[in-house]
Amino acid sequence: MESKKYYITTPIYYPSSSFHVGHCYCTVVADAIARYKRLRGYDVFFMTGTDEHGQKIERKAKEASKTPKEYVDEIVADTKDLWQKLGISYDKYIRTTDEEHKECVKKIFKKLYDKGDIYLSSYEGKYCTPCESFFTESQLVDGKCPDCGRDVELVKEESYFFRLSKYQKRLEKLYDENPELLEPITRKNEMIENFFKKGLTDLCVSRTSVDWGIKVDFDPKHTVYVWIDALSNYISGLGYLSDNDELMKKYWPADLHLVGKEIFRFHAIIWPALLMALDLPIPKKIFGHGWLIVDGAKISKSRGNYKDPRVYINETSVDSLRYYLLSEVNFGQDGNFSEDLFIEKSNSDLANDLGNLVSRVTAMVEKYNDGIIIKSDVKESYDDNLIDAAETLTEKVELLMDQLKINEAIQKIWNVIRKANKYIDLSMPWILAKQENSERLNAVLYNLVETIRIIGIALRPFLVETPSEIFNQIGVEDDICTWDSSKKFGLLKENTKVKKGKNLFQRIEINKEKSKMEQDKKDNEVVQEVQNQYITIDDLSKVELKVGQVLEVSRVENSDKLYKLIVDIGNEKRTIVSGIVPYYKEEELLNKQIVVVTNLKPAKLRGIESQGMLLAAGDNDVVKLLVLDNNQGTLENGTNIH
Ligand code: ME8
Repeated sequence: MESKKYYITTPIYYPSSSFHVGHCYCTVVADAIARYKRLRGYDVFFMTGTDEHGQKIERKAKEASKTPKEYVDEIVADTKDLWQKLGISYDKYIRTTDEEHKECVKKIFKKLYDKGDIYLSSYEGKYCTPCESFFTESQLVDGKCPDCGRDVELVKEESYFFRLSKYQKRLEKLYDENPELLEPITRKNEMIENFFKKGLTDLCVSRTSVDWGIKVDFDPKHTVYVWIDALSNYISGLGYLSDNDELMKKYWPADLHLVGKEIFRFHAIIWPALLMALDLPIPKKIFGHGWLIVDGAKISKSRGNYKDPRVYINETSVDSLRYYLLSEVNFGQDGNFSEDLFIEKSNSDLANDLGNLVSRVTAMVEKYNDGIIIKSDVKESYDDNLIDAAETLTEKVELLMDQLKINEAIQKIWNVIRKANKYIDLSMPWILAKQENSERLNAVLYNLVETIRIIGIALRPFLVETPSEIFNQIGVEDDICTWDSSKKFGLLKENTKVKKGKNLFQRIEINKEKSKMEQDKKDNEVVQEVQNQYITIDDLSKVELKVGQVLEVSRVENSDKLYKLIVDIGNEKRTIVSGIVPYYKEEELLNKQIVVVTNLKPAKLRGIESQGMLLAAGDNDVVKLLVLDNNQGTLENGTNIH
């Protein structure tokens, strides 16, 4: 039977006063996965923390005229504040300065020494202090650190070594037998080519020239190398080798170590080798994610391209930032962070798509039904399209989340949000209200609120404030906000009281100057496009053409040219506004099978949303619709046209 526990970790961060959205990225992703697993019924242990020892911190504290402990204490308090503002639901925050952790590392070091896997020798080689990494001459790039490109220092001192070379064969076997251990595969292959295949050498695991760290208890002039100290957090945090190792028994091995790409190597080689030496099971998965990039460069204080993430949260909301981080980056690859795109997405996806859906629907239930939900059986054929999409939503999210395809899982939710918005336009509740067609109106409002309930549940792993605000506004109780309850459409109870609340998201005004510049840029792009005379077969295949049948025709008020048509395109009915009044009488159009462009972005004409376009030929005086020649039998509405 599958184990129901789930142990997930982020890297432990170097204490830094310049935490940026890049740092938040991994923690927010880990948090979304942890929340998702909890909702699925797993007993989750989610750990994050800080990596507080080493030469880098020692030097920074000195520059700030503080003791290392004073220096890290202040930063840790600030980091915890940041995680709280981001809604990070960690179960444990580990600090490598915690007594339990220090004790554990000492015991690990002794155990490996007693076993003969750690031995005393001397080190002479290059060290990168910002990365806290040793390098051989052949690993350097132009004499500089291959990871960060900075200068390396010559280190020559007595050191203890870990017999990493001894584990080369076992590691190779491990990788071969567990193809899902290291992901993404490209990162794994890169690591194997660039490091593993070159042959592993024993690793220097102590320093005598560094004081700020954990002392080797049987030889205290040595300080444990910061990476051995840091990696051990994943088991020290569970009480390994302590009097109370209940958590270790329950949660080890880790189900997922989430790490950035530049530290993947430490986790993919050194960490499994250490665990083998300790006779402990290997984690189930180590995933190396990409970086957030600004203008092509990694975000960092030295480049000056970072802001405190709390600035973004204050200007928008915690969910806007979380949404951007989770939806914009293709998980595993580098992703761009742009302030403009951040605002644009917050306005379009959150304020427009999601926020408007909830406010329109709750306002209509209040206006037409005094806020009361009433069940009704009156159906239209297109209802099933929405109901199926809602009912199968979390199943689709699960499939993608289980493969860590986070951004794709979010896309599925937005597909349903957009479908629900379209459903409002199709069903036109305001017309039903005018016609006093209350049976159909009740059915439409029920379908919409029930879809919103399911959307709210699907959002729970990703957003932290919005789902409960949605549940409040649509008046649903906890029992039907659970993950499992998202699988059934129709659980929303009769007489539920809906109460429109504040808008879920505020639109943010991008400053006018900036948007003008952007418009100029867009205009230029349009000119470029027009100048480009040819399209490729790929361009052509983007156009979706279908057989449609005209079901209703009416004139658009105050317009000499426009008809409003209701067109059946198979699985749904579309409203299309078309300027063919001068060329066709209403009765000439009724029931005609015509050619419809079905994936054209909807546009508003005289306040009516036109959800497609009819194909027609002709110049200004004569226009002929492209109609199907039905002499040889008819085609079904919705048939694709190639
Ligand atoms: O490496 N985009 O700590 P750290 C995405 N203490 N992720 C980024 C990023 C960016 N722009 N900048 C940093 C350490 N990160 C060690 C870890 S674990 C046993 C010890 C990520 O504070 C980075 O990839 O330098 C890494 O995973 C994490 O922040 C911590 O980096």
